[in-house]
Amino acid sequence: MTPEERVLARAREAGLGPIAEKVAAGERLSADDGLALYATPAIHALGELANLVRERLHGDLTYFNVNQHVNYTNYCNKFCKFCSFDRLPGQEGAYLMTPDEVAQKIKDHIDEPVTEVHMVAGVWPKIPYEYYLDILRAVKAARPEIHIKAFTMVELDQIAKVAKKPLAEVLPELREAGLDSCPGGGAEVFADRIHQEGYKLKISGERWLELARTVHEAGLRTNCTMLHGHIETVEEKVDHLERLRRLQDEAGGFQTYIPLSSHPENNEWENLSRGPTALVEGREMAVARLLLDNIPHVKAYWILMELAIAQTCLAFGADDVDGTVVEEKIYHDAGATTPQRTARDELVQAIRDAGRIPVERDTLYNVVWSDDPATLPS
Ligand code: V47
Repeated sequence: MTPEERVLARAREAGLGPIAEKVAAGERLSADDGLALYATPAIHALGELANLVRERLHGDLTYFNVNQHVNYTNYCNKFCKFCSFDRLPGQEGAYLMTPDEVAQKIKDHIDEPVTEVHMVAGVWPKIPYEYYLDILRAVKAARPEIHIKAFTMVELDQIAKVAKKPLAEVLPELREAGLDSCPGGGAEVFADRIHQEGYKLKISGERWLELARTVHEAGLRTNCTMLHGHIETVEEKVDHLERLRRLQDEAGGFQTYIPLSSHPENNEWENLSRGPTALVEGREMAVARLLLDNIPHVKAYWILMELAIAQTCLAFGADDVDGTVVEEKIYHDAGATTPQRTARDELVQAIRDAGRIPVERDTLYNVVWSDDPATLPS
């Protein structure tokens, strides 16, 4: 038996036969298959199936980048029940960085080989349109070659509102000012029921998808996410993944899917979750890798789950661990106890220790450095 045949045999033994046949044939899985994958107690068989797909796509290559997060404000008027980061102006700890302060954050790390700034924040209607252009320009002035991955669909909705123009007209101006791609946050779970219950002031799932389509049509790449581990049902999770897959068939701009485990401290949903566990993370990675057959990468965002769990996820379908990060607020306000940064060498070693090949990428998955000479750029 080949290793692949052994994996398929074990999946059949675990009662996942029809799904294993589809995986073997490279066929798309259905919503019912997704429900079966969420329900199966056979976590190892599930992980091996997802790993098969991961290795078909990427072999042992495992991506990371050297990046820096800048959360330019925590002012927010959305009051999402899962959020521990938001503040109202005047409240203790509330801040709004000036463009110079944003630039200073970049200059603080100018001697490090940072290739990407990940810039997201709360939504505050009094922030004028020019501010968003100015912070992009300030970052590029401080470090011209850096890739700016900024603004979730929720922020873009607000930016278009203050610009008083449709997003399609705003995007070229943001690009001109320095925007290179967009992160995947703000999607939460698309189901209206959860939107109403947990984050009704935020854009709906439909609107998130509509905005992502517009961004993709403008030629920018984005990531996508799902916030799990609170009041959602498995049906709602499968529906969310299916909606992402459908948009990807049509617009094709998603690079990476990132499951985000609900972090339980200092927010209104704090009693709903115990936070990330290896089993939950592994299952979310695996189901996503198997269902999202048209999204190239699945990321185990180490900062929310710890590096050790992210390493485990590399055997459950994930091929990316995110980056060095430098300073993280959203998860640390919600109780994350991971370090706020990891040295590049530590990420490299963690990936090697997981038996994979570390590859430093830029935001668009161009290879910057690799442990495997065959994948090095010429
Ligand atoms: O949209 C907020 C989530 C997201 C909590 O694109 C929480 O590469 C759990 O999207 N517990 C922002 N989750 C983070 C995000 C992200 C992270 C890393 C990489 C990328 C990428 C995107 O974090 C929010 C929300 O869904 N979130 N609060 C919390 N207490």
